[in-house]
Amino acid sequence: MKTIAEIRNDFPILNAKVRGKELVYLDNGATAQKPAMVIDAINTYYKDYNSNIHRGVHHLSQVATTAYEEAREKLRGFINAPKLEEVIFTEGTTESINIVASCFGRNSLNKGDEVIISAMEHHSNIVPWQMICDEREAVLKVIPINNKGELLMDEYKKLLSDKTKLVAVIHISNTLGTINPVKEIIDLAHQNGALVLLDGAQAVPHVKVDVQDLGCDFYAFSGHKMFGPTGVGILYGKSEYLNDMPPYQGGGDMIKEVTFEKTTYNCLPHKFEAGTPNIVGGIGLGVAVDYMQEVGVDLIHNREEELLAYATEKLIKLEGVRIIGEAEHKAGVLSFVIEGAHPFDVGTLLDQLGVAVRTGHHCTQPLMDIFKIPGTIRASFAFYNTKKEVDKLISGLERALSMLR
Ligand code: C6P
Repeated sequence: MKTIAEIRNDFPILNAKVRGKELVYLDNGATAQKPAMVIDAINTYYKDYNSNIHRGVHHLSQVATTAYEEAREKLRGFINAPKLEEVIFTEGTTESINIVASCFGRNSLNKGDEVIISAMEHHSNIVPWQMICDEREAVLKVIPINNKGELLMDEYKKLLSDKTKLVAVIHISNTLGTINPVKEIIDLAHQNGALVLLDGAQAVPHVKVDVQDLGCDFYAFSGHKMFGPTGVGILYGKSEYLNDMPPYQGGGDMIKEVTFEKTTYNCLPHKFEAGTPNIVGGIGLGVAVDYMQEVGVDLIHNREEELLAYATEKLIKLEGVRIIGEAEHKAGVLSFVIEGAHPFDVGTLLDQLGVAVRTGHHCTQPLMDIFKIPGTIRASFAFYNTKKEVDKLISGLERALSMLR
């Protein structure tokens, strides 16, 4: 098992100084830092075997193709997808969800059909559904939440009917930290004949995700939040549904045969991977999976739980603090507001001390409306953070408040 010192050593940026202060990086929900292994793999690709994939007979192209397809296999194993063809490389969670909304929607949503999302969704799991429901004259329904930030499961049960075609919910909330009861959500949806998409952007970096155990039909996540490169992510989908869906984009690699009269499409996963993909991103993401497995997902989860408990205990002692998101099952996200201090001002003052947090609506504006707040201050933890860093956050908040009040 790696020690915390060894783990921190793996991430070159954690030694950086910001505004002359040691960096305290608590914005892992927005994007996580990258271990040297991933950075080196990116460098090696460009230095030693940069080439296009699935196209060339020449050596470099074959090396790059093998590396890219090996990365796909690593991701398959990581989420325990039954088949390699069910693991589609995308630009990230946003594109993964848009593929399902657009392709499943065009094929399977008709006038009066219903799609269910929840009140705590990220904009990327709201807007694509609004767009496709508008186009197909389908209806979007929303599962409400309680004031702790937990889904009201009885209300969810009431929303389900034979009109429900798909349920799209966030696995772990980026704003509240709530870990949703996704297995129950999936079982109930399936009993009603509806499919389920999970937005796993904040889950895959922090908890063990096994798509077969969950039983979901689609699962979307981003590479950059799980210590991999930006601009790459995954859509997992059951092949029976992906095969039925039309392609998302037309272009190279997604075709079997093209004439001016007619085009036939490539098999999975290539049908959904038009054009030259983010080759180095895919390879880097495979190495990020290697790294997470080397550290151990259980260790990652346990460390983050410990940090969350420690930070919560310290934070609630500050006068005028209100935590937004107090679910019983929570991941390492701590969102809060402070009486008499605008989140933006607090974030700016923390930055002067080298402490990086996110402030604002976190791409969950409807959720902010429910809590009747303009935004929150959000500290989101990764397993490389320490209690000492939490202490710096708290003392930074104390200093900020003494200036703002
Ligand atoms: N949340 C945050 O600071 P992309 O941008 O496609 O990699 O991920 C979008 C996305 C989708 N779902 C959830 C639950 C997310 O948290 C995010 C990204 C970042 O919370 C940036 S807004």
